[in-house]
Amino acid sequence: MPSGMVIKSTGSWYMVSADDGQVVACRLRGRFRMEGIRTTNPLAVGDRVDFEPEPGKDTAIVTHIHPRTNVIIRKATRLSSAAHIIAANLDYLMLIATIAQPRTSTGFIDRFLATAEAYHIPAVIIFNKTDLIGSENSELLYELSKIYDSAGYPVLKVSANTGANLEQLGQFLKGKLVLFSGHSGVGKTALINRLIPGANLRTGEISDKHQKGKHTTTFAEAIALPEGGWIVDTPGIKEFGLYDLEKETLAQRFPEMRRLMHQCRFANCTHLHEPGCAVKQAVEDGTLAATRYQNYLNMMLNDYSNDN
Ligand SMILES: Nc1nc2c(ncn2[C@@H]2O[C@H](COP(=O)(O)OP(=O)(O)O)[C@@H](O)[C@H]2O)c(=O)[nH]1
Ligand SMILES: [Mg+2]
Ligand SMILES: [Zn+2]
Repeated sequence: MPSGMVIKSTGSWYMVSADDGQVVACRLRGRFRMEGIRTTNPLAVGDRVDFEPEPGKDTAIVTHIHPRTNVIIRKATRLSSAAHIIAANLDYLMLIATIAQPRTSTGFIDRFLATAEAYHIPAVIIFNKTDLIGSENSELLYELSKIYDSAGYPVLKVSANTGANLEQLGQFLKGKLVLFSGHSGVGKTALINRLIPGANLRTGEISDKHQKGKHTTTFAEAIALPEGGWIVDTPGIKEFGLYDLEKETLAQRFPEMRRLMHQCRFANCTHLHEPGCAVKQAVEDGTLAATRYQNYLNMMLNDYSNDN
């Protein structure tokens, strides 16, 4: 039985990149029930499937969906409890960020990283547009790199314009399935075009903005890297949701806090106001980044939204 990976879904058809390299249009027969979550789509980009070619046609029927290692989801609609699966089986969630034009806030970065932790998917930060960084911003970039590196996240600094460090990024992506996320305008499309000659995606599109909150007719799509591996581009999906973030477990979504919290005096320490808090102590000592802790506080004390 041939198998492959779903690279795109368009309504009831799924484009599957077969292990022999061909792309086959597949359909589902009957009903498939996956896991416990109620979803609006049975199959998503990144799903591994077995399929059976239809006699006399160049299409095929999906016969088996392999168990997923992870999924990222968002609510299908504001009011519904059902989820829409954006992608499955990701090796990395990659945040494309910029120091200038526009500047990505640390609040946004930290929410993204916490969400990735909740999904149990390794996160990577890519600072793009390094060609625009002047002397005053280079210090900021250095500080941020240090903060996230010591929290345990790989940080890459690249420029889609000059090509700086794109080879390093290419090596990182080789053979992997990754999702590119980040604000509109940070250069996701420009990076994909540089990494995948021939992708020819249009940069500077504002379609993301128009799609905002519209829940959505655009689908995620995996684009093949020339040396193996896939980038999932998510046009029209502004950011994936914060579906899995709960305040009770939020501190665990900050790896450097997670490493310290067993030293807090109280086992149920929230790291907000308790005496003998190892997290607060580390902030005072300068061993835990103040911005990371401040963003934790903001997330604990405010109702966070996807916007920023
Ligand atoms: N100076 C500079 N501009 C860039 C770089 N990468 C992207 N841009 C520009 O930033 C704008 C937005 O890029 P785009 O790829 O459409 O961003 P997206 O919304 O994240 O897909 C475009 O005008 C790009 O030409 C970069 O590395 N340096
Ligand atoms: Mg784009
Ligand atoms: Zn504490």
